[in-house]
Amino acid sequence: MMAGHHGLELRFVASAARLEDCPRWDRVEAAFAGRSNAGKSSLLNAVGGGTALARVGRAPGQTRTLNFFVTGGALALVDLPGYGYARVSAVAAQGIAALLRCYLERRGNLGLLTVVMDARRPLAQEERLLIELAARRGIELVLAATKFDRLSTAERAQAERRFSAAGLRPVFCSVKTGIGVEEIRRRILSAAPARRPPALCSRA
Ligand SMILES: Nc1nc2c(ncn2[C@@H]2O[C@H](COP(=O)(O)OP(=O)(O)OP(=O)(O)O)[C@@H](O)[C@H]2O)c(=O)[nH]1
Ligand SMILES: [Mg+2]
Repeated sequence: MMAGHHGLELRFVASAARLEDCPRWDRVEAAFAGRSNAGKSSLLNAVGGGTALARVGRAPGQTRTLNFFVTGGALALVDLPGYGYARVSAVAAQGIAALLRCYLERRGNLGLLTVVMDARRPLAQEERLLIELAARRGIELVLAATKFDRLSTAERAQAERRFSAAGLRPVFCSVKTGIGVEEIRRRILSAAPARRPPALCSRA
């Protein structure tokens, strides 16, 4: 229950399978997006203080709905389904993709996006699109290159070069060693506005 002294006092409040089912509130939402199996749910749990609230998958495609967690403060964290997961039926995959797109494009509460990338993988087109979407909508962006514990020293240097060649400076992190987690928590807390501006409110 207690999440440690750096914890955000996270509490699960709702799952939504449709945009209409999302909570109606004034909280600014800091969402975690990225490829399926990248480590979004794991990172959300770690940033929240270590309690395993968001379900972590043994196989990709674990998170299929939008999952809302409130903090002890004015924020909400949102665990999003991943893209690129092919093992569900085509119909289910389309439904999940549409839900994700609706949330990212239309949700008025969305104030910060943490794009979670596997540090071992080259930047994918979807990740570029998420970065563009954040810029276009004026949403704060945090880039997290996770599973850093899985990289050798040479691979770490290579990953850093690869991202910086793309003009990106992600926070390298790992939920196994805890490296970078505090930095991501700090960025989320400092970048996310406490309340969404009324002018940007929408019903969706
Ligand atoms: N070694 C290592 N494994 C990790 C790390 N973060 C996540 N994992 C593992 O990666 C797998 C996927 O993690 P999830 O957090 O479920 O990934 P997700 O992005 O939420 O996946 P979906 O919900 O399917 O989109 C799990 O087996 C995790 O234990 C990390 O920092 N290091
Ligand atoms: Mg997940």
